[in-house]
Amino acid sequence: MYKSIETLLVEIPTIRPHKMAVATMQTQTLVLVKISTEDGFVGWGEATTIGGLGYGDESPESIKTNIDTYFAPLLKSLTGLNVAQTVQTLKKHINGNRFAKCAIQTALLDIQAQRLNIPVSELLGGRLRDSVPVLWVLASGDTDKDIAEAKKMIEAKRHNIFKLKIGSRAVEADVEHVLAIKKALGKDISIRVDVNRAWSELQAVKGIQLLQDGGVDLIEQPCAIDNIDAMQRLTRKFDIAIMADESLMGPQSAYQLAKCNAASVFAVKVAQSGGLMEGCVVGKIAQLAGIDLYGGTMLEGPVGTIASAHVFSTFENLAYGTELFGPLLLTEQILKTPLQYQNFQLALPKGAGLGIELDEDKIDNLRRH
Ligand code: MUC
Ligand code: MG
Repeated sequence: MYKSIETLLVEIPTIRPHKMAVATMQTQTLVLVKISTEDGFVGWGEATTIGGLGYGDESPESIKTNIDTYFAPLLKSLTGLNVAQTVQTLKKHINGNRFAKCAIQTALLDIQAQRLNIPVSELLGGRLRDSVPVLWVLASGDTDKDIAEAKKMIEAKRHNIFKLKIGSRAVEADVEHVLAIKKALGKDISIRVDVNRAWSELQAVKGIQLLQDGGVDLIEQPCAIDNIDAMQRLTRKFDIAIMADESLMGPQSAYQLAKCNAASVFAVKVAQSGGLMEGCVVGKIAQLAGIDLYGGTMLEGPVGTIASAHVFSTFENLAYGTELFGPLLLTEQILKTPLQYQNFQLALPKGAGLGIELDEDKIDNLRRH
């Protein structure tokens, strides 16, 4: 039934260095998966991560090796199973590898939705909106450059919410940087920060108090991935929203975080969740626990970005919007028709499957051979 499963590593420079506490990106390595069926369907998925092994526990190279060595032969051996049964079989035979699993599941859903001539969002329960709000991340590392970049985005009606990457400098220096940007952009512009787990609990108490007093709206992943106790205490102590990102690794950790009240917002990432269907489960757990939702990114290219948009379009409450700006950080387009960003939103395609068309010649020029 599945004729070929190809994994491509596609290197694209970023429009400027993207500085985070965990890595500085100058190039993004997109991990694209292309699945072809015996009866002529082609589905795409993406398993892109950040900074090699700097962010997650799968690297572009390990994802490609594991798909080529383990996932592809297993998939080719399966016959007569639907998507849910195929995903269940992969889970039974392969541990971990959430990013690789997400890419495969995306391609399988793309194929199934094309067969049924419906968008992927309809396979996930149905979309509740045709576009999602998209913020921009300021991460040049320079306060004045960040302010100029933000003003350009507001003027172009591309983004009016900004997330700032902090955590690599002293707490006081980071706070000064954030509050200077907040002051320059004014009270109507929402400013959030992502610490990428760089702070101890004591540093977090100090930093969060100053940022809350300065009018910042949200603190993302202040402390270490496993330090759920600190996340719980910070969520209880402050009025400002505390968001779990790296600590949220799919339905099981969503359940644990919700049970401990260790976050007031979840950053749902489909790859971190292990797939689109699992991303929807995380959304449901949040909904039942009264936790607000935000659509996260692993700075994927257009395939992972639009797959995530299909998931987020089904969320009843997307209170904090999304950060699905990944393709805008890249210097090259790999779609025949680029994704539509306008009026501070990303539009969801109406066509069957993911609703995008890849430019395979372009991809062939950019991929590692
Ligand atoms: C993260 O931790 O949120 C998402 C946007 C961005 O700039 O970095 C990523 C990872
Ligand atoms: Mg984050």
